[in-house]
Amino acid sequence: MEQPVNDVLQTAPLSFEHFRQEVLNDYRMACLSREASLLGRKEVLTGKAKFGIFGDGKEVPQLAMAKFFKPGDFYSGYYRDQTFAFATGSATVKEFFAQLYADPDPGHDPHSAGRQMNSHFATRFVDEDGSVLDLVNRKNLAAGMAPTAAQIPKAVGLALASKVFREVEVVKQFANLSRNGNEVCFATIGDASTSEGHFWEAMNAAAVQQIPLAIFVWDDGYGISVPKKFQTAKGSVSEALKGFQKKEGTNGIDIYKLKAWDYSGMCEVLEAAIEKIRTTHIPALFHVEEVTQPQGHSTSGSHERYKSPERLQWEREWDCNRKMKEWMIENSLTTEEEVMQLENEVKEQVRRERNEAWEEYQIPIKGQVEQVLALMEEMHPLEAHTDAAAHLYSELKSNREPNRRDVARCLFKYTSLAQQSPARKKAEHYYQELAHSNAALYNTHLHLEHTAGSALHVPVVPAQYDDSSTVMNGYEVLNRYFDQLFNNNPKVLAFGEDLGYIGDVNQGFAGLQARHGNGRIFDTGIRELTIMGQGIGLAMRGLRPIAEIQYLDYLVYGLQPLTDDVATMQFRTAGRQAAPLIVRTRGHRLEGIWHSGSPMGMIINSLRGMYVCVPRNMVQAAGMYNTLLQSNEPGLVIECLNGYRLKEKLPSNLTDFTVPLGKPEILHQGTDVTIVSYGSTLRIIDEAVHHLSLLGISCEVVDVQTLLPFDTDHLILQSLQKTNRIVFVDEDVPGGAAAYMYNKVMEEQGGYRYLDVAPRTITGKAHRPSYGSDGDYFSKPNAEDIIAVVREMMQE
Ligand SMILES: Cc1ncc(C[n+]2csc(CCOP(=O)(O)OP(=O)(O)O)c2C)c(N)n1
Ligand SMILES: [Mg+2]
Repeated sequence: MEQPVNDVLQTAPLSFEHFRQEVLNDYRMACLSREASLLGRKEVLTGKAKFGIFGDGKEVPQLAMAKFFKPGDFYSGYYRDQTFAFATGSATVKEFFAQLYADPDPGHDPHSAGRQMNSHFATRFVDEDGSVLDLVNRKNLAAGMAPTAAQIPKAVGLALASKVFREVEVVKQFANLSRNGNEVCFATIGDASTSEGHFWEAMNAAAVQQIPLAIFVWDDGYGISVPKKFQTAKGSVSEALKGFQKKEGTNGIDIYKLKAWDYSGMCEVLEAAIEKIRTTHIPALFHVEEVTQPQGHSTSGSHERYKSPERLQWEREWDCNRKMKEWMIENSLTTEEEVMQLENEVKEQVRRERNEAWEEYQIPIKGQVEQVLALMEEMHPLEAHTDAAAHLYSELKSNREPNRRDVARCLFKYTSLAQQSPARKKAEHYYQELAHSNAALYNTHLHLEHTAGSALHVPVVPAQYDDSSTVMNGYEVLNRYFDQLFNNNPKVLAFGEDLGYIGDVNQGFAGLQARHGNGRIFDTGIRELTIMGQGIGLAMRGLRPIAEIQYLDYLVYGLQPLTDDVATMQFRTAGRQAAPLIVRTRGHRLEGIWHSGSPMGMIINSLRGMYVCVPRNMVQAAGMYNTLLQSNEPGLVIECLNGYRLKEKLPSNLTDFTVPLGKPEILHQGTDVTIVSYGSTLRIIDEAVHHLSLLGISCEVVDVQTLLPFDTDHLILQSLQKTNRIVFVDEDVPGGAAAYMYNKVMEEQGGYRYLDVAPRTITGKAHRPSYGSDGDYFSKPNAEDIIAVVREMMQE
């Protein structure tokens, strides 16, 4: 976009001096950010930080983008965007260095409290209990992630929320969440990362839904070393996307090509283009070409290995900062002297902020070192250990850049070599203190611990039944439930494949779109990944989405955003951001290699940070939805596919009763053996228990109800203390969720102490279930398997 400067001057309603200052301020920011990149790399190379990845070469396009980013807007980008974070006032250079050093103090690195690799910025979306703040009057940067393109699915949701706020009457009342949907979500991605399916799925979802999404592709020609001819069809993402181009009377996206070194051209195009997105909700892609990467990809390697001398020379000449400076001078906006002075001031500022960040990071550690050295001096090592102890002492004393690990290690080892004495006691005590404070720094915020927003603190309200309670099919229970829920809670939305018009494949939402509107209950394309992304973005913007995955087996397609984004969100932002998304799916047992999988081990091990609910029937499911909706935390609810046509009694307090998470229920009392399970297997167990009772064996059946969390009051242990025999049953593969339950009860609850016979697991086979009734019977646990195992246990 080579635009003459006069175009900008004419469109800007500013005095020349005002305009000149604005441009100079931008250039100052470009230099500041460049200097941060240069010094940042040095910090890694000299060993003060582990790894660095920087935004050099991308400064000017980010300054242009930042100009049109307003309070109320959202950003979902990646590790190259420090300039944007600085320019929007969302991060300081000092914070940038604190994050580079992995400083765990949230006062120093408020974006991630040292938990994220560098240049992942996050503004505060929620308060301590996970309640959403006023997002309308602040600039909102959603925490990025290292996996390439992971930021894109949730950008779809952040943008979709604006459409919901503009079109759905009942949410217009929430003035802290939107101004009539006028917010734009700005997303950024590298050229090579557009090769990911995430990108293409998101572009299609945005094009179909018409949402205010502005995607910027920073095209520096490479993904680490692999050039774009191997990455992208025709070597150009905007060329490859041509079929998506919006035309008169079609949906689609607007596509713009920009040059990264052309400050004025980018400003001019973006001013109009972002305004168009804001008013029309037509998404746009900005293909920013001729971007450079002066220091190479990251501190892990050098780009001389894969870029030709000609390319390197071209990058030097077309460096965006250099080009901006030339343009300013050519157009008499500044002079060489003024620029030189500015550059010197900036260098000084970055050095100062870096030094302050390092000092502040080191102060508490140095304090610990002093304390530990003093404690070591007080202790007396056993005679045989004097050399080893002296070595530990000098190691710590001479460490010029100690970290917390060095302190804890030295103290632990030294103490173990010391004689018993009051000094050793004191040292042991201090070690415990450090362990505590380090746990608070590094191991917190997986959930909303100890706050009113925690799902574990939702008051328990039992389901109520009266004489007139009707008995109906499970799917009808859910249908009544969702109907009442949508009447009572305006923030709730539900969407997924076949969920809108026909009301989901099992009729839980049948007829509800007509009653509550297609802005709240709607169909999506077959795109599990961006269905999850939609849910994440909507939840971050203060709505309460129920995002449906049609069958449990297909959760795998949507698992990446759940494991990398939702499950880590509170943790990696140290509580600044949360996505209280509810994922609804159905699964376990139906005949077929798919539609009958139960990959629970995979799920619970990838979703620490979410709750995983496995209701045995639809009333329990409704109670779990209520619990999750009363909290500010995310959860997955897996309904039993074979439960929709089973008869259940309808509670009278359908949207008020709650099922507490982590609290098993005893479904059948017994004295000989405890059978632990959940979900649809409980019906198989029921059959087995009946037959075993004919054989004189009395079984106690425990429904764990939720796998995350798991039996927080150790109720299973109490059952085991009575029966002294235990078996864990589920439909997952051997070593899956049954092994998890086994581990919880044996190790965490200390169940091994009460065993009379070896504990057992009964699981599905290691392969996917075969098709048909016989395939199901011989692939999954069946009643006869359970009877045989329990009898064997009784005979031991
Ligand atoms: C899913 C995933 N695969 C691989 C990586 C390793 N990786 C990090 S950055 C990168 C290249 C990205 O290139 P591009 O999207 O062009 O962004 P750039 O760094 O050039 O700005 C790769 C392969 C990753 N972080 N995530
Ligand atoms: Mg690239």
